[in-house]
Amino acid sequence: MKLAVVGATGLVGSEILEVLDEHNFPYDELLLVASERSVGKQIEYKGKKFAVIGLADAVAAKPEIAIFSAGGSTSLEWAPKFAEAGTTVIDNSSAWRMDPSKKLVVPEINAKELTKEDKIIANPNCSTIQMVLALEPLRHKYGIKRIVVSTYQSVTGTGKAAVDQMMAERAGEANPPMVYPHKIDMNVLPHIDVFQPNGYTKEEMKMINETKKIFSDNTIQVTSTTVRIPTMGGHSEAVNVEFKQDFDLSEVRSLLENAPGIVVQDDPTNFVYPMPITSHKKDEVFVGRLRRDESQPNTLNMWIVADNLRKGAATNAVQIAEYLLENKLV
Ligand code: A2P
Ligand code: 11C
Repeated sequence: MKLAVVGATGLVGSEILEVLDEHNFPYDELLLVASERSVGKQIEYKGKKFAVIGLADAVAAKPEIAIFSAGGSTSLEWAPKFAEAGTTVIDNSSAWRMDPSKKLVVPEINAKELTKEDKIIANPNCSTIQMVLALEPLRHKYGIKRIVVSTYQSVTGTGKAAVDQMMAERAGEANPPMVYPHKIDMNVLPHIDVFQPNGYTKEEMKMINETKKIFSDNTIQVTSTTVRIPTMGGHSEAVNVEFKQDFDLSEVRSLLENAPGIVVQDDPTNFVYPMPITSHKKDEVFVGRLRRDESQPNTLNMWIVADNLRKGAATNAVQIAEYLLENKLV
């Protein structure tokens, strides 16, 4: 079993390597792939030195699985070449997510739809993954009518360069490298990804469209405001969800407590609730502040936090790869 990690030098790429190690992922050979700028560079991993290779060499090596996290344009160009060579690509970018011929997978929700024929599998956007995972057990029980979500997203979602901007500002450097159009430290930007003609950002539209696709339900109404905050540990989300049926709050809690991949942290009197600082480097999605919306029937307020580089990206992708192996789909 040969595994390639494409974008191995990036933030998500290095998180993928950590998760593979923690999960004892069973590969025989590991290929670390990045841009031509990094070819030949040595990466030390699990006590061994790996030389970074380029995409053409990686395709020629015909790995069984390639986990991509190298941006949309790299995926658009290279994922089909890997697929052609027989590799199953798990792609972290937005390139293939809304392609009707590609599956958009959160393993706990819809991995069972995967077959051997799926050669390019899309990993959803980080802010979508943590929200749909937390909503899934409740959707099954009560049905979802409408979701209103506001996010508080980590700078790690933008990549290394954004972390550098925040840290340079924090260190008081005279000319920090600007990735965002404004300062990010000591600030909040109601702006993630590019603005669309309808006034929403691309991140907001991803949350709306990807949620419907993952739940295979175009009738669910979703509206979203996505916001960048100067934190690093993970993304937080305030979610207001209107169900089709009424719910019992203690039953909501127990459905969440018994769902795979979810940890309930909800003891406000003792100041226990999910936070990015406590979610950092964890694979799970944390849920708290569970309370009834008293302004309208059948509606719940919840607070959802996860490490966006983990379940929002690396962990979800590695879990898809694990599912493929366990079910002999590669
Ligand atoms: P490189 O380090 O060689 O630029 P991040 O989102 O943290 O900035 O990481 C992006 C990742 O995607 C890096 O590993 C980067 O490699 C990789 N990457 C970017 N552009 C390409 C490309 N054209 N071909 C292959 N890998 C790329
Ligand atoms: C962010 N959600 O936090 C973005 C990063 O479509 O995979 C991931 C972008 C994507 O900025």
